[in-house]
Amino acid sequence: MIKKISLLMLIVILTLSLFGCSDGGSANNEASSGKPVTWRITHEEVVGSVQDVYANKFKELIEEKSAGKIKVEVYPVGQLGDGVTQVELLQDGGVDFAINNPGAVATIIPENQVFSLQFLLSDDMDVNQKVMTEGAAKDELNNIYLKKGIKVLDWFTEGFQMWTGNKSLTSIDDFKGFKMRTMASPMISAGYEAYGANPTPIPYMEVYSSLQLNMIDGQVNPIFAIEEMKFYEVQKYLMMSKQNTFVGTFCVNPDFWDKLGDSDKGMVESIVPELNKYIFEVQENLNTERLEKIKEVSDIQIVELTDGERDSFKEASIPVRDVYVNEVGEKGKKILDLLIKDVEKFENEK
Ligand code: 6CS
Repeated sequence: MIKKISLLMLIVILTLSLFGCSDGGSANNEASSGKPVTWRITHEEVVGSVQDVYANKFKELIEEKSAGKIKVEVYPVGQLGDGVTQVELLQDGGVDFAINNPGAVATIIPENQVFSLQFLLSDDMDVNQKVMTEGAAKDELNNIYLKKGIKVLDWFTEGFQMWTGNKSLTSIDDFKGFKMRTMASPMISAGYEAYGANPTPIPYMEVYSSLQLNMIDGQVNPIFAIEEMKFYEVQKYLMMSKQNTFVGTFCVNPDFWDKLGDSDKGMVESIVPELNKYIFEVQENLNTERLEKIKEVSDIQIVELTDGERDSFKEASIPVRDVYVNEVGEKGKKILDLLIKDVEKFENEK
C-alpha cells in the first residue's frame, strides 16, 4: 500500500515537473507539432554503466535526428527508485521509456525468468547476441510483455555474469550454506538453492554495505558492475564462472507509443538496431577494460573455473529448468524450448 502511494506520488511529481519545463513539453505530443517535447527514460544502473551509456546514446540520437524537437531526460537508478519501481513507473506512464532486466520484471512477467536459468545460453557471446536479436524466444516473450503493459523495443546483453565471494567457489560443496545475494527473482533463488546455497535478495544499492558488514557472503553480476559498484573492495575472490548472461531490455509504455506519430515511431525503430550494435561493443569493452582495472587496483583473487568444474555446476543446474516449467506452466515450457532451439541453431551456424 505504502509502495503504491509512493509510486503515485512519483508519477504526480514527474508529470508536474514535465509540465513545469520551460519548453512546456508534453510527453505524448508529436515532435512535428512544432513545440519541443520531452521524453523520459529511466534505467536501473549508475552513471557510466552499460544501461546508462545506452540511455544516453538514445538521447543523443533522438535529439540529433529530431533536430532538437525532442528532448530526452535520463533518470538513472536511485532517482526514481529501484528496478522494480521503475518497471511499475513505466507501466503506469510515469516514464515513457525504461531499460530494465528480467530480474526486476520477474514478479510481473514470470516467463522471462528463463533468462535467469544458469548454463542455458551459450558460452559464446556472439551466439547470445543472435539469440537476443534474431531468436524466436524473445518474440514470444515480447507478446507476453505487451499484455502486461510493456512494449519491448530491444533485447541486449550486458555481459557474462560472474560470482564474487569471501571464499573461492569452484564446487557445489563450496556453495553449501553460502549466502549469495541475488536479485529478487524466484528462479535466480532456485538456481542457487540447487547448489545448496542460501540465496538472499537485497536491493542493488545495498549490496556493497551488506558485503562489507558480512551480512552476505557473495554476489553475482557482470564485471563492469563489479567494478563500478566497487564490490571487489569487499570480496576476496572473483570467479570467471560465466554461468549466465545479464540481459537488458529497452522498453516503452504502449499507450505513449500508440500516441506517437508515424515519423517519431519510425525514428525510434530506425535507431534501435544501431543502439543494439553499439551497446554490444560497449559492454564488451567495458567488461574487458574493467577486469584489468580491478586487477590493477585490488588484490582480489581471479579464479578460472576448469571445464570439469563448470560441468558439475551445469549438471546441478539442469533440474532448475523443471522448476521453471512447473512454476510458469505451458507458456514457460514453450519459451524454454524455443530458447534451447535458438541457442542450438545459432551455435550450429557458427
Ligand atoms: O544486480 C542487480 O540488481 C543489478 N545489476 C546490474 C548489472 N544492473 C541492474 C541490476 O539491478
